[in-house]
Amino acid sequence: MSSLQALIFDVDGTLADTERDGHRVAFNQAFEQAGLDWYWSVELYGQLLSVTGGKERMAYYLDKFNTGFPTDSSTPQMIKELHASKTMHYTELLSTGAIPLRPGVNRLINEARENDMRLAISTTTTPANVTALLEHALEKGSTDWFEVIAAGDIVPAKKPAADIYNWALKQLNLDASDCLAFEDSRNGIKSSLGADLKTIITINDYTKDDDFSGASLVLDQMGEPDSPFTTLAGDNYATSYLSLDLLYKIHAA
Ligand code: XBP
Ligand code: MG
Repeated sequence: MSSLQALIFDVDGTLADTERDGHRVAFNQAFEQAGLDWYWSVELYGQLLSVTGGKERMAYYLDKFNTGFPTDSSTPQMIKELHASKTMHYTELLSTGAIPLRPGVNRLINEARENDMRLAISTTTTPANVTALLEHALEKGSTDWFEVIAAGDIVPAKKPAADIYNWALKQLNLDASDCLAFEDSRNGIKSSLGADLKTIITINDYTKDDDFSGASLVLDQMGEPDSPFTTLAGDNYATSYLSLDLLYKIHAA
């Protein structure tokens, strides 16, 4: 039987609630700075989240929501420049400490480290954004705690494709059966299940109605000893917060 050797975390929505008050805000700042009248409301952004990746999301917006905006062969370059600007605004925002980690994340990661569990990241967001979140919301230097950071354009097909998880597993030199994945969205779990990873979901406002069939456990949050999670699906083994002990049980099931 395989043993649990590594935890692979999604970033946006899983480690922190970054979308509504982080990425969305930064996109709007980039649009305004470029003199565009584009504005992504909280509601519109929820619809745009069906496409992962900031550049891909902007292309989707032009294709389906802002169809009157003239596009030509220079549009991909414009999107690239807007995205670079958005990344600058986003990392600046994170450097103020505006976006904290979700409940239980810091505790679980530290418990994993104390027990020599290997850690990795699998995300569609840009590497600079991962570093900014870890350094400002987790701990200075904590980027180094993650042996593998699979992020952004490192694979051509973003989530829901399984490529980013498969890439992370290859770098870890582990089988999917040796690991657990942590996700928050339908696109995320499609990707992790596509790589044959058992997956634990913590939902958020944008993903609470997503279809999480196939998840080992669906929670509202990771929880803390004094602040229990609510279990939405799956077996929590009569526990109230996500601990390494619970992860071993889920992995062995
Ligand atoms: C995250 C995303 C990303 C971010 C923006 O999805 O969809 O596109 O919203 O990141 P997941 P960039 O949590 O499933 O990885 O703008 O840096 O692409
Ligand atoms: Mg996510």
